[in-house]
Amino acid sequence: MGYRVAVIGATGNVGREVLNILAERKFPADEVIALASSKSTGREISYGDKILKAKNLDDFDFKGVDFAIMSAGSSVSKDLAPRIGASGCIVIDNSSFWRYDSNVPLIVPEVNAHVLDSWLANPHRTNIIANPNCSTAQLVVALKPLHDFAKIKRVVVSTYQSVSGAGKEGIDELWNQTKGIFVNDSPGNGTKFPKQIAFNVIPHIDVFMEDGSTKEEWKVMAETKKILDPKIKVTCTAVRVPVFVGHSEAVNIEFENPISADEARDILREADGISVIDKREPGGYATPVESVGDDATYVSRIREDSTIENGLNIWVVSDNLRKGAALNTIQIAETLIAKGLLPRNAA
Ligand code: 11C
Repeated sequence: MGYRVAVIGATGNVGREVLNILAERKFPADEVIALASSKSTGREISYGDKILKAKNLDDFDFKGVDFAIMSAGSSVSKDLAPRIGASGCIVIDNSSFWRYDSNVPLIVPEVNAHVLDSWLANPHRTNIIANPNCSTAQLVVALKPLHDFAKIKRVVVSTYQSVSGAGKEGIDELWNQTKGIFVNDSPGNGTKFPKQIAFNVIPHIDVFMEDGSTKEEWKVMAETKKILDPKIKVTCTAVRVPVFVGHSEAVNIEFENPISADEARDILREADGISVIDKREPGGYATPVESVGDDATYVSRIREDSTIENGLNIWVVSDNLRKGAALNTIQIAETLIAKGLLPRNAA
């Protein structure tokens, strides 16, 4: 007897990727239901070699559904996740709404799957699990094995984030501006990004906070602490770059204990979810283009930082729609199954 899985926001970039990955990984589902807003009801979406028709989320009854994978934005998650959770269905939510709630686990399975043991054992759980921001997910996957070895004190991260992080509108804006410059010598008007994104970079993602940082930068800090270790100091500069898919990060790490670049490379080579590409020669490193469609978090340019005691620099690249979003949600469901969660209809 398999699981019943509802994919909420199934017609969006992340929802489609969720359906692709469920099929690709042969997730043990008896039924996969695509759900969308009334505006997108009836639209066809692929799930492996099948075509699903999006059903209306407003009318859907979650009775008997095991997992609801939600990628429909914070306002939908705020209202709907508690209701779906109360029906007994486990909600794995991609929005930022529940991430910082102390009753909601924020999970990257390679890093903190153990948190789910006590969560599963808690009869009063809300049934909501949060998925982190894409730039946090790939960062913590790379940091975890290094933290286990030499204890991280401080992390300075600069991100180079692709436009797909801003959804389909972000992709369209980069495409239209690039075409506009070639065809008409003008990027035209953009609405998604605050400045021209084609042939440019923008040091601003999400809203500004009171201290001058942006919400994206705050998320990387707050989520890394919640997932990995609250004692680690994190500072971030988040930058949008004219890349369609794949986020990159230049990461400077200060450790309590010594760790050499060779040790770090060996540790990362053995770590879950990581692929090390680190030849010190032209092209001997990962770039976002190669990460597209891959599950791995790539780590490259591993080197010692001689300006501090026990310092390393690394370059981290991953497909933001996969590890940063869709893949991680499915890995959370797979982790729950591996920990013994049975289908509701198995009882
Ligand atoms: C971006 N990281 O690239 C953002 C998108 O909190 O899940 C993901 C926002 C989030 O724009």
